[in-house]
Amino acid sequence: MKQSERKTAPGGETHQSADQAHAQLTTNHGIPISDNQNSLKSGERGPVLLEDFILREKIFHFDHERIPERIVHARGSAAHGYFELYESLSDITTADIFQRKGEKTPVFARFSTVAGGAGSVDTPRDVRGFAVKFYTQQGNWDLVGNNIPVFFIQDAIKFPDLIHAVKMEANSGYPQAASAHDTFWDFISLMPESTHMLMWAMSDRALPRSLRMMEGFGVHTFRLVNAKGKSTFVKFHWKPKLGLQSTVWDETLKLQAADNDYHRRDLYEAIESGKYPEWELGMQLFDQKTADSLPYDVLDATKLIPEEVVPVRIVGRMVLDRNPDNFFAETEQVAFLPSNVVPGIDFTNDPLLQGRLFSYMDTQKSRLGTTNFHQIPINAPKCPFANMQRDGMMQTQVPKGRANYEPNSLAEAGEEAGAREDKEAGFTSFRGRPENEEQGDKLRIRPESFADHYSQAKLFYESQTENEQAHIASAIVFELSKVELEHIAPRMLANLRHVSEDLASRVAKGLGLTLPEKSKTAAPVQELKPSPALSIQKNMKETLEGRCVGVLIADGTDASILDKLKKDITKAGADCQLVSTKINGITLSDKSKIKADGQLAGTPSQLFDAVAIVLSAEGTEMMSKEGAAVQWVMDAFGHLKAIGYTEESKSLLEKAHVEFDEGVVKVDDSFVKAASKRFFKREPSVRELP
Ligand code: HDE
Repeated sequence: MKQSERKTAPGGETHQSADQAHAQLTTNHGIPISDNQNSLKSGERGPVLLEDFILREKIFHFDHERIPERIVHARGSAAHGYFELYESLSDITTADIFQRKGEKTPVFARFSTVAGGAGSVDTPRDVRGFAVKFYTQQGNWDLVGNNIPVFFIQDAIKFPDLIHAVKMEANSGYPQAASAHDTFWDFISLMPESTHMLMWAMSDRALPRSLRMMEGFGVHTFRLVNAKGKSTFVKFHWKPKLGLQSTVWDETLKLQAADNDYHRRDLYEAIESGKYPEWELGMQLFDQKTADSLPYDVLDATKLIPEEVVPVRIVGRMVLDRNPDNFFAETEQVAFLPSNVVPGIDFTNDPLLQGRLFSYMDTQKSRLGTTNFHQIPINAPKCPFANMQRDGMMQTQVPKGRANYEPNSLAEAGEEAGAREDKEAGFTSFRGRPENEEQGDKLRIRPESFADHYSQAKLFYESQTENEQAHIASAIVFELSKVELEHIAPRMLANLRHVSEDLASRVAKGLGLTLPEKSKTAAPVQELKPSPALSIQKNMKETLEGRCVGVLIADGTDASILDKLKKDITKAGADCQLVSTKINGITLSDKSKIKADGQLAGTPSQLFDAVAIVLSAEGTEMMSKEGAAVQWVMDAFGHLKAIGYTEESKSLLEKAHVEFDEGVVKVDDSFVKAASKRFFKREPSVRELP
């Protein structure tokens, strides 16, 4: 019988009616619903009636489910957790969150890519947002940073230009989530101040292996202010407990095909399985004298202060231990505001920061539709808050009484008088420097101290390992190869010559171009001492913790070898995922039957940090005829990963052209050690680097 010929509605058969186990289904206005399967019709096969308020309300709400995505940082993933203070900082700041050692403050952290839309992939070459909302007892403090400590531009007035240039091109609507196109490189090559951040964006920092394995930075110089009104400059750092790790470019490209949600899934699953991501909060603290002594301006967001110059003091840790219950209500609606500072924390005159203080509040109005966005649970402070602001769209509070103005004397008549300012504990802005350089003529001008655009780009490049430098060169070659306008690459090369002649000539060679004359500089390029802290490879942690090992198995796989391997991997703090041509009913050597976690065709080796091949002779023969298995091994090798193997599996490795270097080991005790690192030395044997 066709659905349309049914005599009775199918709802009763397939869905339970409201009982103790289920709340009653109602409309948004509380009217109980008897049938959620069929719209109201005039006659069994007749037209649907306008009268059907249940249908209309449901579709009406659905039609408006989407809100404008963020203009930048649209693609993001978030989690709840807490910040725990290691030591009181009461001598430096009155900020309540930094007073009591051991105290925990709830946080909500959102990580994001910048250029792509909300539905774009997790792993493009891009900067990552690193935004944390601290729900302190004196109001919300939002530290809205990135995984790169400097920014492309010095002045907020250039931000719309930068973002227009990097996002998909205005006429064609592509490329999505990619900087490898004309308009980005056109803009960048015309804006020498962007060169330092460009080096970071072209480095492996822009290809994090996991959101849990990247650093975060507040970028701007902020101030901490103590009870005596004394200000200390501060730059904020987040250091991941799992160490820094990135992927290699070929792996990143293939990850985009393997799993759109690679980072989102990784964060979610780590938290679900109790492996809570953790970062330590660090502060670079320095005074005006130090600031004045530095050969760059601390108000210039295109500059960092090397850790070797001003050390990072670790003051606490952030642990993310709870996934959002609802992606939209929390991750999508969270509204970060750099202007959310609490007493004891203050801004500096960094012109980029100053522009942000306006922008974020403004954007929330168009995203969330109302000035009352602070009442959405994820945005509301967890401490009491009260003032005389009233009404507005979507007002959810019901203030009592008539005290909606101040001053008032309603208390004298015994009425509720409302909240009052607090001269002692209330937020007071830092007064500025005694000599008050903030008073001056009205000027649209960049200070002379912002003129040096290349010294730190050079510092960054020179602080990298040889392999990392090669990655930067090949990233620029890749991106410029996608640029169609022929005048752009030479202009970029002319700028790169100030960063490094070596880099410029490698890029020129990679593009098949001759080196142009150097561009003019606004200030001489300084020799700054390299900072090893800026390199990922120099600081990599040898660990399997938080990583994932893929094990290729098939019928006949040795049960005891597999069992021991699984135990070793788990003991090292990693996940172990079994991959085979089928998911169910794999029969091991001892006749036991097990399930694989992933089917080979959809579980390529780029999803893993290291791989092991545990096959019987027959299994190896079968896999050797399986293109996906050969590719699996080949990619693991090409992506510089450790490969563990059993004697019987060896011929599969040979078929995949694996060279037996120090990263290719027998699946015994040495595998876990090998799997704890990547083998960058192997790289020249698998691809040509410029
Ligand atoms: Fe943002 N930025 N930004 N930005 N930004 C936004 O705010 C903006 C800048 C950063 O997970 C928007 O709520 C201007 C620097 C992060 O929700 C918007 C300027 C840094 C996030 C905006 C900057 C950032 C944003 C879009 C130049 C690193 C995502 C939606 C003055 C320190 C936060 C929104 C989240 C989001 C404007 C520069 C980081 C449009 C005008 C520098 C992590 O308001």
